[in-house]
Amino acid sequence: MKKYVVTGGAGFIGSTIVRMLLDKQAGFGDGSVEVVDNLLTGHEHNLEEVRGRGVLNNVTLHKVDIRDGAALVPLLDGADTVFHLAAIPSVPRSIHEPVPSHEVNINGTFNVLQAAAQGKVRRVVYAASSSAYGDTEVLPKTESMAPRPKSPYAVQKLLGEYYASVFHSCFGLETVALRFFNVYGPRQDPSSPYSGVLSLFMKHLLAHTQPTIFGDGGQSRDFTYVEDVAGLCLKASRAKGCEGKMYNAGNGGRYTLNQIWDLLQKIEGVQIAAKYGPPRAGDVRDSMADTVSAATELGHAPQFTIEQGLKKTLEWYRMAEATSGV
Ligand code: UD2
Repeated sequence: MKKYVVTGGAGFIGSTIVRMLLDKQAGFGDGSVEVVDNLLTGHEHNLEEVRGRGVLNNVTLHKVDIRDGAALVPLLDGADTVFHLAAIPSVPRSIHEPVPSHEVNINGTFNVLQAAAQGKVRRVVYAASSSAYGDTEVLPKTESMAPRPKSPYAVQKLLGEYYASVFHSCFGLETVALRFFNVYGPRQDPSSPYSGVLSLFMKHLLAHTQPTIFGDGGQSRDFTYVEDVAGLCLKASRAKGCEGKMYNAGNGGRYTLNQIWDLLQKIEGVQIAAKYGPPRAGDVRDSMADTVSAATELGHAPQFTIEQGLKKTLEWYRMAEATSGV
């Protein structure tokens, strides 16, 4: 039986990957899934749905911090694929708390790659970040553009890509880095000021309270639905010819924050004016992925329009609020 490891598997993206790995219809369901998560930003309840499907025996949660390299070694040993999503996300958090952010995102990533190489793992799929591009002169952002990180978080995620590539060229470990573009969807935790903007927008929309938009709201993002990104991670775990490379994991569109807040109000049939605050340090102005390489080399084919993704996400928050007060 194959072994799959998902670091950060109790997070909202990681837990979506876990579910897909158990899905025979998705061409998986052929192995055990080891989740490595310290539950700093992830939650055990994100794995509840997996348990509900009666496949509990195939999923094990290991409460391990990726800063603990020695603990990773037996967990990753002999795995078919390691999906490495564990990280301390957030641009502003990396500015306010640079030390833990550095230690987890850089040292922790090194530990994962090291343990994977040592344990003869077949492939590591690494969650990189679109923040590595910084402010580019043209859109969409293509993989060949020179990186221009603007924040510690962006530097850390970029360094992880470099390490992944070098572990391939120097140690023969198959690695694929995917630059995630503002992923959103069910189970994204809205409880922290560092939470992703769409989870915060959803929370305010349902509570009928005003969200705060940092800056003029004209900044744009390529918001990508979580299932599309998770699906691409699975494709990247099996594609040929992508070893040691980096790909954009985006949707190929972009919306400003003002447009998204307008759209959400329309979907919900309410009118709530946003508050505006000062722009955030390290913030990128515009973001949009060129998806050609991911489509041609990995088979990336996003299924969800922004309207579909927002509606599904909103319904999930409504249901979660009704059942557990998320
Ligand atoms: C960056 C990366 C993203 C991912 C993420 C992980 C870019 C373009 N994207 O996302 O790919 O790696 O980091 O954390 O670098 N905002 C508000 N009000 C709020 C919260 C946020 O206006 O209450 C703004 C924020 O200033 C930014 C936008 O919303 O302009 C998106 O912020 P975010 O924290 O959701 O994600 P971002 O773009 O930093």
